[in-house]
Amino acid sequence: MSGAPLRDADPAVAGLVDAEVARRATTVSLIASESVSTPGVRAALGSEFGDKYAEGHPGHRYHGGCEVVDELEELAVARARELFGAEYADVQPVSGSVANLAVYAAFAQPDDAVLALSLRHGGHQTHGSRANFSGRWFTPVSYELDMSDERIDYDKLRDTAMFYKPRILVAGASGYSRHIDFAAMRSIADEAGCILWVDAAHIAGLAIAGIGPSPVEYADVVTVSTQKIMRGPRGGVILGRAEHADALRRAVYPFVQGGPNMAAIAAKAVAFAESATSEYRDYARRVVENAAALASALVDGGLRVVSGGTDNHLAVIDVTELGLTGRAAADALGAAGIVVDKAVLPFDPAPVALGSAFRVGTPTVTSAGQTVSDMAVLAARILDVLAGAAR
Ligand code: DSN
Repeated sequence: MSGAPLRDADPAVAGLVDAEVARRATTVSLIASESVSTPGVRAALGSEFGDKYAEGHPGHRYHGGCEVVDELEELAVARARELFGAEYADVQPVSGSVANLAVYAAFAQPDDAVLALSLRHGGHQTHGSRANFSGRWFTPVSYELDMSDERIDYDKLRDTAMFYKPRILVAGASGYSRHIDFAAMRSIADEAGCILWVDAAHIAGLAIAGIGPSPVEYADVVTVSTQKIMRGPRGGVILGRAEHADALRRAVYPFVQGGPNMAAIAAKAVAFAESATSEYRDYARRVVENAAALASALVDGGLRVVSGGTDNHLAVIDVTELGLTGRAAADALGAAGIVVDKAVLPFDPAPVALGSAFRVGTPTVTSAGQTVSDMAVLAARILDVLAGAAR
C-alpha cells in the first residue's frame, strides 16, 4: 500500500504492461472485434469514478454519495440515446455478453425458444451455444446461411421462425460480413409474434456513422459493445423501445449486475461524444474501405472470401485451397506478426477447434492511420506467409 507509481509498486505488472505495449508496436492486429481506445476514453477509465459504488440507477441508488455519478450516468444515457436514436438506453452492462444476458432476463423464461444465427455460421456464443448460459437455460434454435451465396436466406428464416415460434429472434453476428436486412427481420418477428433483438456489438460503430443499416428503429432491443469499432472502453449498452424500459432496467440491476463500473460509464460517455463527430464518421468510412480493399486484394491473390466480399469491417477468408486449417493459417500469420482469429466456414467440414478459415477486421489498423494502399501491402504479406505455410 505504498502509493507509489506502478513501476515501483508492482514491477511485475509494470513489466507486463511494457511487454503488451511492445507486442502491439511490433505486430499488426486484424482482430475484427478490437480497436484502439482514444486518450479521452483512457483518461476517464482510469479516473476516480472507478472507486465509487452506485448500485441502482440514477435517483434510485442503494449507496450514499451518488450525486455526481448520477449526473455522469444521466449524461452518458442522454448521449447514448441521441447517438443511437433510441428511446431508452442503459449504459451499465459491463460487457456485451452481460448486456445479452440481461436481454434474456427481460424477455424470456427458462426453456423458451430463442432463434439465432448458428455459431458455426458466424453467430455468437451468447446466442444459444450449449457451452453458454444461453444454450443451457434456454432452447436454442438456429438458422444458417444459404449454401450457394453464404448470406442469410430471409425466406427460409421466416419458415423456421413460423415453425418454432420462438420467444426471441436474434439478428446479429460475430463473423458475418454482409449487411443484415433489419426490416426483413422485423417483419419475420412480427409474423412469428416474437421479440426482435439485434446484437449489434460488431456493427453498431458503423451504424452510428451512417454506414450500413441502423437496427434501432426496427428492434425491440439492441445490444452494443463500446470497445469495438467505437474505440470506447470495454463495455456494453442496451438500447430499447420505451415500452420495454422497466423490464430492461430491472434485468440489468438488480437481476444481472451489482454496482456498475462508473469509470467505464464515464469512458462510454466520452466515446459517445467522440463518435458523434465528423472525424469519427470519416474513420468509420475508412474502416469499411480498408476491409473491402484487404478482402479484394486477398481475392486477387487467389484466396476465397466467404460470400465473395464484405459490406462491413470484417471478412472471413477460406484457406481450404491452400491445404491449411484455419488454426494453422492463424498460427503462421501470428508468427509473422499479423494477428488474426481462426474461423469456421459456413458448412465447414473441419472441427471448430481447427476451422478452415481466418477472420480479419480493420478497426485497429484504421485507428493506426493505415489506408487502402497499406491494405495492398498487408495482403501481399499475408499471401506470402500463407504460401510459405502451405509448402
Ligand atoms: N469476442 C467477440 C468477437 O471477437 O467477435 C464477440 O463479441
